Amino acid sequence: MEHSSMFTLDQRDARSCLFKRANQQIRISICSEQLIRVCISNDAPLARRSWAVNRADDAWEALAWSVSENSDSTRIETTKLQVNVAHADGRITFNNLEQQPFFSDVTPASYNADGWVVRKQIYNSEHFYGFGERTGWLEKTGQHFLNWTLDPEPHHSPRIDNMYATMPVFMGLQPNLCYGVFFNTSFRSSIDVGAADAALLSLKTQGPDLDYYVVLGTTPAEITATWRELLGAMPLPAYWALGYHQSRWGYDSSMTMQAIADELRARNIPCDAIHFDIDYMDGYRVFTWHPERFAQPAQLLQNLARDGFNVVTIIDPGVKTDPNYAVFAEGIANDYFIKRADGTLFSGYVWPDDSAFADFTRADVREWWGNLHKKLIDAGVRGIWDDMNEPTVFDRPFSEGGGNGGTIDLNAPQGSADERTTHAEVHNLYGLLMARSTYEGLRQLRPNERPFVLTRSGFAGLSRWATLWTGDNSALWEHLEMMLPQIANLGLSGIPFVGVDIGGFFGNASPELWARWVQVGAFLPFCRGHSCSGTRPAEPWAFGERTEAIARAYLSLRYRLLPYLYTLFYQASTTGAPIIRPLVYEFAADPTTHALHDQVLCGSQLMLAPIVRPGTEYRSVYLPAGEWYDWWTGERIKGSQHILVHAPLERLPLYVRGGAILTLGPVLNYTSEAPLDPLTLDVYPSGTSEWTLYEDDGISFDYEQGQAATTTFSCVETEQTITLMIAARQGSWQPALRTIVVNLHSLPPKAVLFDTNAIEWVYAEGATTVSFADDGLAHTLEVQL
Ligand code: NBV
Repeated sequence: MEHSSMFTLDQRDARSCLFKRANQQIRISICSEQLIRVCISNDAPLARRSWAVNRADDAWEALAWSVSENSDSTRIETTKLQVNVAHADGRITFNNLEQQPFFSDVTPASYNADGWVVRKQIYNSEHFYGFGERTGWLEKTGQHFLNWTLDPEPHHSPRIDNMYATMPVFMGLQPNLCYGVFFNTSFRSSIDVGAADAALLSLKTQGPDLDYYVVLGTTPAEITATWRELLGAMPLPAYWALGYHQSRWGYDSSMTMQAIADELRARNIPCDAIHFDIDYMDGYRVFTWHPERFAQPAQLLQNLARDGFNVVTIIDPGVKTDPNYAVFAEGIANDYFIKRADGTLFSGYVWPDDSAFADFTRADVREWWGNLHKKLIDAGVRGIWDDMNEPTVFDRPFSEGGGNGGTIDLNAPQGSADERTTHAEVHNLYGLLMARSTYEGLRQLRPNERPFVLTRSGFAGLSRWATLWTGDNSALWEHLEMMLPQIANLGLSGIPFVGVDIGGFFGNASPELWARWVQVGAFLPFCRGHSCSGTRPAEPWAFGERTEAIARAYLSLRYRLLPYLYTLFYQASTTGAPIIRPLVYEFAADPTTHALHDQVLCGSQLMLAPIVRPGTEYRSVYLPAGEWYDWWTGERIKGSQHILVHAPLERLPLYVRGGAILTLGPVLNYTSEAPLDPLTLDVYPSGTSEWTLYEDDGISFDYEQGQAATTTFSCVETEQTITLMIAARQGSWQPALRTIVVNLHSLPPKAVLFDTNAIEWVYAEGATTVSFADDGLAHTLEVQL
C-alpha cells in the first residue's frame, strides 16, 4: 500500500492525536477517561463550531492516557476504554478494558456527493434508545432516523420519522456495557440503526466534516450525566412551572381567560398557569395584544396573578411584513431578518400571512428579540411559549387555507459576518436559538427570576434554555400509549423537562380517554392540558363529573408530590438524570426491561403502569428486582415478577419502590397558595435506604449562591425495628416553620421513640403516623415492632 494512502500519527498534544494521510485527517480527542471525540475531514477544517456543545475539548480536566503504535494501528488508552485507529484505512474501533467492542467501524468514514458516512457494527443483543423526539416504541433497533426539524405530517403517526425537535443523541446497551453517542452535526443528518442492514449502524451527514462524541459507561445514568456535562445543564425551573398548565387554542378574549381561571378555582382543580395561544395577538403580530378582545392585558394579568395564575403567551417566529408594525420596521432597519441568497428579504406565509424571520444565529439579533419581550413582561407575562420554530412556513396564505410544507430557503445566508453560513447548516438550530434568545431576554428583563420558556422545536442541549412539548398529538389511545416511550427517549437524549398535550391536541377525547390520560399526565415533568381550536372543549370539567373528579384527584396528587418532583428536577439539573425514566434506565441488566415501553419510573421511587386501552380494567405489570409497594393498598410485593392488577377507571396502577422515603406537601390549588406545611414523609421500608430532599425559594437564582437546603432522610429496617433518621438540614435557605408528619408503612408497632423518648402515634391502614415540629436538627424515630 502506498504511504500516502496510509494514516500516520502526525501530531499529539495533551488532549488529542491527529492522524493524517494525503487527503484526510482524523483527530481523536480525549475529553475524559470515558468521553472521546472523533473529528474527520478532507479539505474542510477539522472540528467546525459546535452549536450544541457547552464544553470545549480543552475545558475538560486534564487526565492521563497513553498511546501505543504498531505498524497496523495506533491504540489510545484511558483508564476506561481503548480507541484504535487502523493505519490502512482509518477504521476506528472502540472497546472497554475487557476487550468488549462497541461502536466500531465496519467501513471507515468516507465522503461523497451526499456528504459523510460511516458504518458501525451492531453487536448481538445490543439495544438502542434515545434519538431525541420520535414516535414509536422505546427500543429503536431496526429504524432509520432523520435529523431535520419540521412540523410532521401526518402528526405523530408511527410512520413518520423526524419531528419538531432534533437531538442526534442515542444510547447503545450491551451486556455489561452502555455507551452514548452525540452526532455533532447540525446539518441534515441521519442515523440508521439496522434498518438497511441488520448488522450495521450508519451515521450520515451533509456537513463538510464528520464529528461525533462517544461516551462509555456501565449504566445509562453515566451516559445522561455526560450529556449534562457536554451539552449543558438544565437550570432549576420556577416552582410554579411544575404545576398544572391550562391551555387551548381558541381562548380568544379576556373574558374567556378569566372564566377559565374562575372555573378552575371554583372546581378546586389545581392549576398554576394559563397559556395564551395565538388568539391574544393583534392580527397575529407577535408582541402585540388584540385591541378589543384583550384591551387591558395588564389588568387581566393582575387579576389572574391575584388568583395564583401565571400567564404564558405564545410567540411565533414569523413577523408580519407590515411596514407600519414596529417589530417589522425595526427588524428591517437593523437588518435582523434572514434574506434570500439574492439579497432580498426572505418571507413566507404563517399566521399573519406574509412574514419575515429573525436570524437567531446572530447574537445581536437574539438580544433584540429577547428585549422585545419587555412589553409582555411589563404587562405581567411570566413565561413564553415558542411555537412553529422548526421553522415552519406555509405553502399558501393562511387566509387561503395555507398548510405546512415549507421552511426557509436552504441557501439563505445566515450568521454574523465572521460566522457566515446558510440555512442548511442552521435549520435544525432555529428553535434552539430562538428559545435561547427568549430565555436570555427574560433573564435580562427579570434578572432574579427563573425564566419559563416552552418550545416546540429544539436541538441537543435545549434544556439549558427551555422546556419541550411534543407538539400536535391527537386524542387517540395510541398517542396516550406512545407518549411514555416518547418522553422516556427524550429523557435519555438529555431533555428532562418535557411533556405532551394531555388529552391530545387534535380530535375529541372520550371521557374515558381523557381520564386515563390525565392520570399519567399528572406525573409528567411538564403537565399541560391543551387542545386545538374547533375541537370540543377539553378542560378537566368538560367530560362530565366522573372525569372531573379523576382530574382533580390526580392533579391534587401531583401537587402533594411536588416536593418529591422538585427534588427530581434538582437531580436532573445536577446529575442529568431524567425525571421520567424507562425501566431500563434503573434496571439495565434486566432483559425484561429492555423493550418495556408501557411502564415508566417517575424518579427512582415511583413506577407508573397506566392503562392505555379503552374498556380495560386489568393489565399485567412488571415489578423489577427488589420490593415494591402498591400505592393504593400499601401491599408489599416481591419484585422480579409480573403481576395482574385491577385498575378501574379511577385507578392508575402506581407502585412505590421499597425503601422509598417520599416527601409530600399539602393539597394546594396553586403552588404559592401555602408554604410546605406539613411536610409528610411517606416511608416504605425495605432494608436500608436514603433520600435527600432539595428545597429553595423556587423562583430566584439565589440558589446559585447557596440559598438552598437539603435534608437527608434514611431508613433502616430490621426484624424488630424500623429506624428513620433525619439528618440536620444543610444549607442556608430556611423553610417556613412547619410540622413533619411521618407516615411509616409497617406492622402495628409496640412502641415508637422519638430521640429515645416515647412519642404519641396512631396506627391506621398499614401505617404508623407521628408528627413533630421541624426544627432543622437531627432526629431519630424508632418504631419497635
Ligand atoms: O398556535 C396554534 C397552534 C398551537 O395551539 C399548537 O400547540 C402548536 O403546536 N400551533 C401549533 C399552530 C397551528 C397548528 C395547526
